[in-house]
Amino acid sequence: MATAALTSRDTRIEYLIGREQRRQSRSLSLIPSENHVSEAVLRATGSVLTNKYSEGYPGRRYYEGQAVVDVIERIAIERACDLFGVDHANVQPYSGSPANLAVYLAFLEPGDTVMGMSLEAGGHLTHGWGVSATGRWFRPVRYGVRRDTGTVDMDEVRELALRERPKLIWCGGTAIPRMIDFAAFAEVAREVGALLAADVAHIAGLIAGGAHPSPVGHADVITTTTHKTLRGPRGAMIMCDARRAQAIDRAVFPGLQGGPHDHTTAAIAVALHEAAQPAFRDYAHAVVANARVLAEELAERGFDLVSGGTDNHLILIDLTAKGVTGGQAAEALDRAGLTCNRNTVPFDPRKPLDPSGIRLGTPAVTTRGMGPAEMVEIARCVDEVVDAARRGDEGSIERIRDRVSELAEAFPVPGT
Ligand code: DSN
Repeated sequence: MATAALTSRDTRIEYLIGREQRRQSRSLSLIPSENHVSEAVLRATGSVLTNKYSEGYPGRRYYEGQAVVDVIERIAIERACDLFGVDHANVQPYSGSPANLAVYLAFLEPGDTVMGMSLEAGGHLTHGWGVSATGRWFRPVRYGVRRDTGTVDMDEVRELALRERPKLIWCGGTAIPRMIDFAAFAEVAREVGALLAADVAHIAGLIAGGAHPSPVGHADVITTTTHKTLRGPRGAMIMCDARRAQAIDRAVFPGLQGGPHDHTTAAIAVALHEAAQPAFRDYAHAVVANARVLAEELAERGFDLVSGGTDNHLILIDLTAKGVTGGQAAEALDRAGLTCNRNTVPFDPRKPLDPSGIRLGTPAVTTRGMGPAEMVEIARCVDEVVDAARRGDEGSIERIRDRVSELAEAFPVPGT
């Protein structure tokens, strides 16, 4: 019905949504931060809740008509607390960056020192990178990874923290293929009297499904988006213990945001319910198992994987030895229906718009039901496309596109 109404009012946008739906169905998303939500999450996201204003929190709103919205937000909070085992969850942040900004607003003053992983090593813009407000309004210091292992060196993290005395330390990021040692970060934070914030946006679904250790009990604050491995709508949450709940809530509203997106809150509640089911545990473990197979197959084909492999859903590849740039490879892979993103690699001599690497991930293809056999075929296709890109062989890329479409259409996207 919603589609029919849209068709009668705006055929252009209806056509474009249909086109995007076909693009998603006929290609494979290997972008590690993307996923395919369930029909239930889609339905909540596209519901009449988008019409409502609800500034404030359940029971303390500045607008009337909250009988339903209050219940929905309370359910979302309760489900987040149960799933992750935390005292408090704020489910209102519009997305990951605003969630992280709220942590600064809650606990720091402008000019305070913040320590995070550098962007080119796998961190996030909001962990103090220079072009972000967080790098301009605070004093950032950065840790990276070791050149020889491609992994974080906790001795280096400790030395930097002791020297720079940050008030806030971030762990987590956007291109980290290995497990995060939350306990080790907590020890460093305690030693220097810093607050530890874990940004688990990429791995929240793996944590929920028991496929990655949890930061709960180690980090003082946990931020996450809800649309990556957690497989919910585009949104975010901040979790903490009872002592920090008020500071976080005040930072989100009225500190940074106005009215929450109630349709998103409802869809987050749905996604959290789904993530609490036994099938989601299987999903989370399958994401990791698939990533491992994909990584092994790529390594066998001579791809240089940062850190040598993966422990989670994500693979970071340095393409220097393959004779193509990240931009060339990502564009060729997209033409073949394998959507990924160009990515810097640690110590990258190239610029972010055409870096040395690409980033691959298995959350979306695993949601479509793919397993190890499909990962082998994907690795084969990636290898052939990268080789064809190096040779400038568009004909081969087109032929691989047909194989990818056939594979993709055998594993439908939920809700299509
Ligand atoms: N865009 C996110 C990602 O792809 O990891 C980071 O903000």
